[in-house]
Amino acid sequence: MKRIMTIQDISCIGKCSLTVALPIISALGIETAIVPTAILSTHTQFKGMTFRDLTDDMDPIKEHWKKEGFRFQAIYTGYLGSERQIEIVRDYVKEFKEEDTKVIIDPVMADNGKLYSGFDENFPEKMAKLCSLADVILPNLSEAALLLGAPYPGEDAAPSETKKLLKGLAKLCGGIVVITGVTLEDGTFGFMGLDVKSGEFFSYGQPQIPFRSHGTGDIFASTFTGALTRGASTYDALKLAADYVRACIQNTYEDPDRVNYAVNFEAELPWLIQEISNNKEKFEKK
Ligand code: PXL
Repeated sequence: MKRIMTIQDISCIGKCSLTVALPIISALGIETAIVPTAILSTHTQFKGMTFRDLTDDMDPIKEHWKKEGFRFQAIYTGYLGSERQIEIVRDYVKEFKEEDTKVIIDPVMADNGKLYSGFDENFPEKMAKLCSLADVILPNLSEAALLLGAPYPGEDAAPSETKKLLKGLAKLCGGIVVITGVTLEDGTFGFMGLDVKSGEFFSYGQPQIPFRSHGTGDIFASTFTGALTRGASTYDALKLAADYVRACIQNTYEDPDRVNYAVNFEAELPWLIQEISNNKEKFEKK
């Protein structure tokens, strides 16, 4: 069985980071090896959350895995709690990346133009350096601007501005750079990307649903990483991720009991599994 290593926090309530990565990647039929970076009572949208830093466990976990000879087809990082953790992630990539191991970095740190609470202003620069190790990076518009030290273009950035950010990101990461949560030329909402080696831009969008929530970026990145590791093309894996996130948002939007801090991703897992089994030629494990 293929195995993905994912390095991010456990937010006990909030359906983000490891509490979505584990079920989604498992549902895609791939083993999920976790390196928890911290345990929080909730994600950081809530006030007064607890935060237990697990940095001191990260090196020993790495050393033990190395000794056991575990191997990984992908290394996927999300929310990292400190600059020190970014350094340790570098060591993980150095130790475990093999010829065909994909490195996916979601530089989780901001939304709506603002850094999440707990990060200082030097954090984006450190994250930008980490992006040079990635095959694929998946920032949102806020994170793309912070990685580049560029002004935040707003959630309604014009497609030409998004393209400019993608060209900037190409200087940080020589693989595939993708910005999520963007408006496209035809007014739809989705992702825009650049294959840095070929210079080719690509995009995918759908009509926007008027509901936003934490955790959707993590659902997107987890689905993408799982599908890519199964053997899908980058574009098919990104499109699957966008379609699944949209289904989760639609389900939540229609739910009279919805909360404003998470989406109903569980309700749409059957859709995700059906989608990959109905399209074996795209998503079959290779
Ligand atoms: O969804 C990203 C995320 C992950 N982990 C923690 C967060 C957030 C977003 O706010 O607070 C702890």
